[in-house]
Amino acid sequence: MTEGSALNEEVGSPALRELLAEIDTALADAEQAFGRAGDLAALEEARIAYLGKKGRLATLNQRFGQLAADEKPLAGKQLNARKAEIVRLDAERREQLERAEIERRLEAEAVDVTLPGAAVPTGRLHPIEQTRRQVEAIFRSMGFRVTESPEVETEWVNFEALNILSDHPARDMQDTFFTDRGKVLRTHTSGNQIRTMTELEPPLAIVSTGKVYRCDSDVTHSPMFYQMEGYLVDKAISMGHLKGVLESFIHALYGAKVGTRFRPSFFPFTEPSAELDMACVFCSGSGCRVCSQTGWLEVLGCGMIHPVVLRNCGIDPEVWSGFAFGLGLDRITMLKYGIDNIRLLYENDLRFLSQF
Ligand code: 2U9
Repeated sequence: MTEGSALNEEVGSPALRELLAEIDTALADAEQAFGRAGDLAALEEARIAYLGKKGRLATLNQRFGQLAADEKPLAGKQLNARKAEIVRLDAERREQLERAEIERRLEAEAVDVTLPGAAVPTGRLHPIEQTRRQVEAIFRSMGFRVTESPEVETEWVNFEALNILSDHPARDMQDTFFTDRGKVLRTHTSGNQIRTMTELEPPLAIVSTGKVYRCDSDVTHSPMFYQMEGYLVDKAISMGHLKGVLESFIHALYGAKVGTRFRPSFFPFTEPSAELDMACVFCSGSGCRVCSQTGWLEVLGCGMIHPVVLRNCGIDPEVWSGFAFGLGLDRITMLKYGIDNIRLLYENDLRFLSQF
């Protein structure tokens, strides 16, 4: 409660006593009004009602005209004292409400730092890209260089230099994408080998990975797929070197214990030619759906570079010999993860890709 009136009710004229009583009542009412104000907006309204230009105290001030001249100083002193008290009450209540507002906001905006953070979705490498980096790293570790060549090739580089002559089925319009300028979308990355063997001096050990294109599409073939090819040219290179390098590669990729075998095969650019199979990684050789019950999976083709191909690149086959190999990165990836439909690799469905 505020202090009572300092004046005795007997003192002064009735007008003075009435005014002083109203000043005291105004103080008591202001105290109640400020106490009732539940927020800063309501408090501001109450402040204006008492302290504003047209507020209750200003109205009481206007009543000074009804007082005798000698009563005015006393009434003025009293009004100023009560006004100071009302200003103090307003400031006190304002501080209370501001503190309560800060408390309310702190509570409403509280952050529980112990909650797990929101996961930020991150991209990842496509499974074929993961395989490509892995196989390149394996060959780099064996001393091979990695190079690239164009995806649009001349027919000479893509076919003739490789001993794939004009009557070969691969040259058929049905199998190859031809451009309107007499070039082809490369059907294998072999152009890289032709270009590097033509431009560089042996000894050479080079691998190349990239997109290749063929008119072919079913569950195991895509019109665009990824290949890796490599070769090594030096003096006195034999099938023994080929076997050692390729077995090391399979063991680095699929584990040191996986069994391998070489089967005779035929490619126009290698002689002799072979295919490398590995024991089925899904059934360990006992036979399953993935290996068609044979216990073996075909992994890559290889062979000793045909002397005609070496000569086409300006390399003397009497001095130099070499081996070459080629594989589908898609196939290697499918074998690694047991994927049975190549289209899954190209549909970019995040439900599939996020598993790798
Ligand atoms: C030059 C000389 C020889 C590259 C080779 C293969 C065997 C082979 C296929 C595997 C699956 C392609 O992706 S696939 O369809 N490749 O079987 N590739 S030997 O031999 C070369 C290449 C270039 C100058």
